[in-house]
Amino acid sequence: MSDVDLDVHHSTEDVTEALREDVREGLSAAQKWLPSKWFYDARGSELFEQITALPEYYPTRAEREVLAREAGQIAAVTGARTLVELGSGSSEKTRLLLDALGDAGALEAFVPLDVSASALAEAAEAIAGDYPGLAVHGVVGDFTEHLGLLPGERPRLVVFLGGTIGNLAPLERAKFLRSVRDVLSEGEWLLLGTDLVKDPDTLVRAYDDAAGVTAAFNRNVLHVLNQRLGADFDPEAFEHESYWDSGNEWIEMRLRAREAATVRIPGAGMEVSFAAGEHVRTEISAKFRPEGVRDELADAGFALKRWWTDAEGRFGVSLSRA
Ligand code: AVJ
Repeated sequence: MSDVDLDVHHSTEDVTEALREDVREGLSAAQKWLPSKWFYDARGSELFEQITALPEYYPTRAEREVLAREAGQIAAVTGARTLVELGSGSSEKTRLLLDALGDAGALEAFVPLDVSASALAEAAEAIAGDYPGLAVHGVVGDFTEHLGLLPGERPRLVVFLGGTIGNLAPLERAKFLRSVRDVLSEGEWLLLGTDLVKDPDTLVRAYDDAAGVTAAFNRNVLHVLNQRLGADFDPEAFEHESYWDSGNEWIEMRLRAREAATVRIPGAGMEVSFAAGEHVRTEISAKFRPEGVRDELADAGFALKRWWTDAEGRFGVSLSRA
């Protein structure tokens, strides 16, 4: 047996209760919205993996380029004994860090945390199998709630990759960065991936691919509501949309009702009406400027030590010290 254990910080009932509350709040608002974390059931996580390989979706490749180039430097600067990965998903890019930290000689443990139990268990098993001697301690949970529970010898390096921080609204983002800072001791580390502001065309296409994988990923949130709350959405009755909000500098994914419709959501005790053409916002994905990243980190109590981008300047990776 490999050296893996899993902590589950919420039961199926807790998850359904959290979804119910989000649905009640978001779908009764004048401007309907749903939090993007509900994309990630087993099928949603699988669709996201497919997105990362699409020609239009550059962030994964751009970030991988930076990590491949700088992993040795990250290991040397941090000397981390524990690698904590928030929103770990498949942990594919993390291997570049595990290899470099392993070579540097101090690494003992890997602590992946993800809301998707299926994606987490699979990733934790795969990593434990490929890194004998590494203690793998998976945590199923929400990185905005379960940070107080992170195990591991210090110094720890917390990594939050993929630009997922951009899925949080600005106030949530500030709160989240502060909570990461609060669980770390002085001298521990944060490695953060942030997608950068660029021409709107490239951004919009990254979230509206020709093959329609992102559209299926977007509609998957309606399948999740059907499954978990017994709702009767017809996902195909909603059109996928990728919209660049230039004022907020974020991409919004939306689902737009093609026709007027009323949907029953028994598990949330509600019925929701959509006017023809009305949309639900299902995700924001903020794009950053380097000075903005530095300021947000500083506000949370982190000192930026390194800043890298891919050769084309599309994606930024920052290394900061608590
Ligand atoms: C979760 C941040 C990696 O916002 O780019 C991909 C999710 N949504 N395509 C992003 C996503 C649509 C993605 N991250």
